[in-house]
Amino acid sequence: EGAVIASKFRGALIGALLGDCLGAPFEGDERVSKSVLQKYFDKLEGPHFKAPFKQYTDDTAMTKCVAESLIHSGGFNEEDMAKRFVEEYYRNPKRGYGANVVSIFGKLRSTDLKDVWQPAREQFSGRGSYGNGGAMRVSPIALYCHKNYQQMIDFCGKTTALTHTNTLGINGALLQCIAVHQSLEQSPNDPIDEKKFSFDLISKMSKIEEKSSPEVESKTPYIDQLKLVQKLLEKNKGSTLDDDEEVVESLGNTIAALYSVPTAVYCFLRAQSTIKDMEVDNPFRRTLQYSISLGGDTDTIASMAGAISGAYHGYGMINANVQRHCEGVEKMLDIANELMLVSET
Ligand code: F2R
Ligand code: MG
Ligand code: MG
Ligand code: MG
Repeated sequence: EGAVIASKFRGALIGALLGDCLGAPFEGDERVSKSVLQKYFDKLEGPHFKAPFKQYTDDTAMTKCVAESLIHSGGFNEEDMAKRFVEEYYRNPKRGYGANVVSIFGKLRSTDLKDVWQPAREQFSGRGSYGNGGAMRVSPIALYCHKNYQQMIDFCGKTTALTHTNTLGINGALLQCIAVHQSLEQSPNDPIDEKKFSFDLISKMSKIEEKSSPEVESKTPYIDQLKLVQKLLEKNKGSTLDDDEEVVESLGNTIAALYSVPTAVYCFLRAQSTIKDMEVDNPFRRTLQYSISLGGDTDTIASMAGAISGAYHGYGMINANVQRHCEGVEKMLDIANELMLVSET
């Protein structure tokens, strides 16, 4: 049992890292050809060849900050977490951060972290960011708090609010965290029941959405998206004609949390069975390959889907050759081990 959970911790974090590193070269492309991706993954999984690392971006940089802050603070500490975000950004600002989030780092630094919550509240004329930058970094919270759901919700909300205060930004991070948590809880030997997995997400998100009022037409935007996830799964499962167009049109592939986190959940669930034009037996690889094929915010959607998938299947499902091409794998494995040691298991 300890070995299984250790493998799931590594799987979640390496899944997040690989999705980011492998998806980043395609970020912003409209759609990515499935045959191009098939060759891309085949080559990386094949016999080792020397090449510069595929570099990780802001998604992984901030995920590492979250993990290290939880480890070193023994829980959530807002000053420590904010300080790590700021220091990491100024150490390596060219990691493809969101266009507006960097102004928060500037304010936090120039005020010497006087009020760590204030700069995020000021974003977008006080509406706060609804970007997926909160959601992209939360997998370590699901791991650290995996025995304490309420604490996970609390830590996730606070970690997100350091940069994203819009309800859609926060609830997207909560959905991603809950999805990783659900994957962690499920034995890798029990096949995923897509219906049950998505119903469980809907029931947990209803508790969250009933307490918040987003500035959008629907009072339950994430539940609406999750119902679409169910509808699309039903339609596309086992089908020889995947309707990727409709997936992108309805679920989205953008940097907005509402139009990327449910998409990542869909990619994970969809990749539990075969997908047209993807000759891939391994469901973890299929998750990443499918996520990237949808285009748009490829690094972030693949990173989120990779974390959910890795947390379910475990590290053993992740090809070793691919890992050798990605920056920061060794360090991330150390972090997974440290998180294991400090979290109640
Ligand atoms: N920044 C990127 N990618 C740059 C785009 C690449 C480009 N397509 C290319 O190929 O060159 N990636 C990274 O950013 C995303 C996470 O962003 P985060 O941390 O949420 O940042 P921010 O600045 O808070 O929000 C992002 C944008 O969303 C819009 N937005 C958010 N809230 C808004 C609001 N209330 N009103 C209006 N707009 C809002 C703004 O355009 C923000 O700039 C990830 O993809 C990561 O990989
Ligand atoms: Mg990125
Ligand atoms: Mg405190
Ligand atoms: Mg991105």
